[in-house]
Amino acid sequence: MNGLFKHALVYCLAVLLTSLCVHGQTGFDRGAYPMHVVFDTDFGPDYDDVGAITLLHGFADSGYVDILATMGSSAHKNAAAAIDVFNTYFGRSTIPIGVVRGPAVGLGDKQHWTDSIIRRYPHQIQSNQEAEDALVLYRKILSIQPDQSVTIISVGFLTNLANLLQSPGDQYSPWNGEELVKRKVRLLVSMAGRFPSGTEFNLAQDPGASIKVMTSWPTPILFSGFEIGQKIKTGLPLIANEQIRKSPVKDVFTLCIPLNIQDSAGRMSWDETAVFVAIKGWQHFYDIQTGHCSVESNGSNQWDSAGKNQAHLVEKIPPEKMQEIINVWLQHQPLPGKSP
Ligand SMILES: [Ca+2]
Repeated sequence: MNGLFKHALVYCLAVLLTSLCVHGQTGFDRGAYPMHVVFDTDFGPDYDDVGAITLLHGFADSGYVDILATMGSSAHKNAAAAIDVFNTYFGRSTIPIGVVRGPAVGLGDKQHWTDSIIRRYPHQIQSNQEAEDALVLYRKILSIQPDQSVTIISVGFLTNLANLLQSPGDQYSPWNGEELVKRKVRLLVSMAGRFPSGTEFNLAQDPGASIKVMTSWPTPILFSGFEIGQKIKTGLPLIANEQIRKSPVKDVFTLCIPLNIQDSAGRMSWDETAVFVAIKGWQHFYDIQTGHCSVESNGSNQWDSAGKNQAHLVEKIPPEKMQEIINVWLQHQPLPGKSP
């Protein structure tokens, strides 16, 4: 082997290895299927959470996801019962439901979509008090999972996650919350923030919790920011689909879309995008920008591209294409024989 060829070979191998390392060490890739997922939602004010939980169950029906628990980060009186309606509708009434305890945001839904579905669809849990304490449930669930195996998808306030970080060891695990998360969680995917800077609802409603999570969360965080879901309007094909009957998903979108002129082309799909990239991966749909999200005491946020452990989505395919994809998943119905 002559010297020139040898040098070229070494160079090519070095480039290949570097490329493999960079690709494999981002920390923002999806987990192996079926992914172990905890879903944390502010069921109450907006109804894109209904779209998000529909995608989650659709992915579970396709074998991509094992849903470990569904958590409410809102103290809205209907949070637990409304989550239970959707878990039950999709044939998973046994999924544990936790709801935030202590100081928490409790914004209601002015369209009364939660009241509406609670009246019309089966569910076991009638009040938040009947649900588990979200913090206790987080610790119980995480403690028994394999290390580095859990993906948390948060589409609401970060109150439960801040409470988890600040928790001491208990009967489920000797580790404090930060250590427990570090050992058991592989990735947090969060619909939160506005990038590169601005004010966004989920971060701004509980700024103390947002600051705690941004500064102390020990695993990678992938954000779907306000600017991503804002351009994706979904729900019109769902409410026009006459094949879908007696569906709480269709009922919520049918009730809410006409109540807001902003929704006339469909509801903006913030929460659905977080579930989608968490489960399907971002690579074919978005680029990412790595860095760090910092939150001010007034709830506003800004991006510092110097960080490495956080990333936010950057648009790649046209929002209209993502809209088509999410619209299909929104029309997912329970597998035959599963809905009560
Ligand atoms: Ca939400």
